Amino acid sequence: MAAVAVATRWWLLLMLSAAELGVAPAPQPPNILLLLMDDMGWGDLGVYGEPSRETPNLDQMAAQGMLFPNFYTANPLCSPSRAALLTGRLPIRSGFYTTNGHARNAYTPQEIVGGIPDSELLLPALLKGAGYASKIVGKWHLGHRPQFHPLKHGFDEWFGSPNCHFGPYDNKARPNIPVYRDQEMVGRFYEEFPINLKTGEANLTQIYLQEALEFIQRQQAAHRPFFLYWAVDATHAPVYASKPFLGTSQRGRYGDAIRELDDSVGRILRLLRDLGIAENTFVFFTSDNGAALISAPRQGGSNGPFLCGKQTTFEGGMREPAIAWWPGHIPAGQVSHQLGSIMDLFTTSLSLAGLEPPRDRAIDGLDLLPAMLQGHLTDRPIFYYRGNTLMAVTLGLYKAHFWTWTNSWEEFKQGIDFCPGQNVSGVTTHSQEEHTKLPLIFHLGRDPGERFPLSIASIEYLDALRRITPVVQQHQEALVPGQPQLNVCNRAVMEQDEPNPCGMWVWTGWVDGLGCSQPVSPAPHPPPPNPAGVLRMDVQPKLLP
Ligand SMILES: *[C@@H]1O[C@H](CO)[C@@H](O)[C@H](O)[C@H]1NC(C)=O
Ligand SMILES: *[C@@H]1O[C@H](CO)[C@@H](O)[C@H](O)[C@H]1NC(C)=O
Ligand SMILES: [Ca+2]
Repeated sequence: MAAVAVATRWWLLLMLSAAELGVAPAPQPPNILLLLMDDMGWGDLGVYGEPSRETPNLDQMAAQGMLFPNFYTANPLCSPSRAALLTGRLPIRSGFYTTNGHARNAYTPQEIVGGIPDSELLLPALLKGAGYASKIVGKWHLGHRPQFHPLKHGFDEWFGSPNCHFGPYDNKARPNIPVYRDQEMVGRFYEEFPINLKTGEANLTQIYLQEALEFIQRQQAAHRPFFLYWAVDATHAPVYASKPFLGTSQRGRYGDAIRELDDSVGRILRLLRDLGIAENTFVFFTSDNGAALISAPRQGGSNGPFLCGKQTTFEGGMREPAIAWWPGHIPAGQVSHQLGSIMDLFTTSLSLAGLEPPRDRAIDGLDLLPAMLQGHLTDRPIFYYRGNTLMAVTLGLYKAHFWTWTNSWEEFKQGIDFCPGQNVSGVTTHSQEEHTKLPLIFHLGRDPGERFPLSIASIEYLDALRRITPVVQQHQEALVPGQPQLNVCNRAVMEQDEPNPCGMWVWTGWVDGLGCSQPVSPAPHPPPPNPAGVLRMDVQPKLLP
């Protein structure tokens, strides 16, 4: 007893003198580290049952943290998913969609004219209000023209690229994708930053790792809270790994990429521990969309038991691996059955920083801290969009499809298959099938693979429909779609580092970007973001290889 009393008094004295002297440091909000993978699937981690068990660091992260098996992206494609993460809003609200064709996904290829609008409030800009220093490492994908760059939207630092590492193009008509440090272009993929398509060798993950480690060390030394968005892309085709990892996986080149990313995550978490800031750093690991089965098995991953993959609104396209880690706060070794969304990372990060989400706009993200810290579950819908079309919704364990579609017969016959080896009659359709009156409903608990629609004559179906209908009605009635940003492509905006040499655009036919169309005739430079839709053309674009 005496010892306790003495200790307490001593502690009190210490507190008092610190307060008197004014040296008690202001409590610093936790650092935030979002590890976003590219096209990594739900089934790619050992902790999710991947049989070759080649992700020891991520499995350990899960063992020390919390796994979210029911965690979703907001769109089955890179750009809209990333816009949703950083705005906390569905892409239909932020304008990260196209109206060029029903249910068409769109992203930001080199020739895209649009990007993230200035009216959107991005997470790093908001975190600045709580004193955070922020950095993005890796793929941005919210528009490549200078006004759309990360430093114009709240990030303090950037090392990475505005786009995918497609290529090599190596010609004047189509430049290789640039790599930036902050505002300055420092090279291009396949040139200063080589990717050997033959061997799969690239050092990019190592470079991205060093950027992360250096940033963390620098912020820790400056006692500044930091937000690091580590948006690496080694698992997006063309997949790559550095020499020490090449040929080490039982899963081929894709597995090599995973192993290097897993190793990098291990190194980042180890640094946090070594610096003594693990208990003051919230880390979340997830992916931007489901595994790209069109590239599997050599260049694509696994969506575990789920149907189809990237580009689709079946579970394989939308459900993501997700691990939260915050030692001393999030209890270790837990599984949360909260339905989570990539947009929750926005709201949760603000909550960690002691900030409120903006009140002047609809925010779709939920604060996950009650789920992580107290085990609370919140009932909430997950909406599945392709472009501006609401394809499906999940509420509790029931998922209702209002539209089913994989891709067109035309594309499918060319060998582009979003659901290889999976054909569920009437579900994985190649024509767009409308079910808005009587949705196809699946019980994701009994049938995670979406193979057995409930009988529309069953009481279970009617009960599920009765719960789902008002939620969808409310969502659609309140929805104010943003101005579509991804409608227009123009080759003149590919090269931002030099002035357009001739000031004219040359008609070059349809570009190989998904979702956007090219203007049919020269237009003033820069072209307007297609308010009247005059440049819009409902033609199926060619798919990327
Ligand atoms: C990766 O880095 C190593 C060591 O510096 C170098 O030998 C190799 O050529 C690099 N590979 C690529 C593809 O850049
Ligand atoms: C899937 O199966 C259905 C019914 O057996 C068949 O009509 C359809 O052509 C199949 N689709 C594909 C892509 O093979
Ligand atoms: Ca992606």
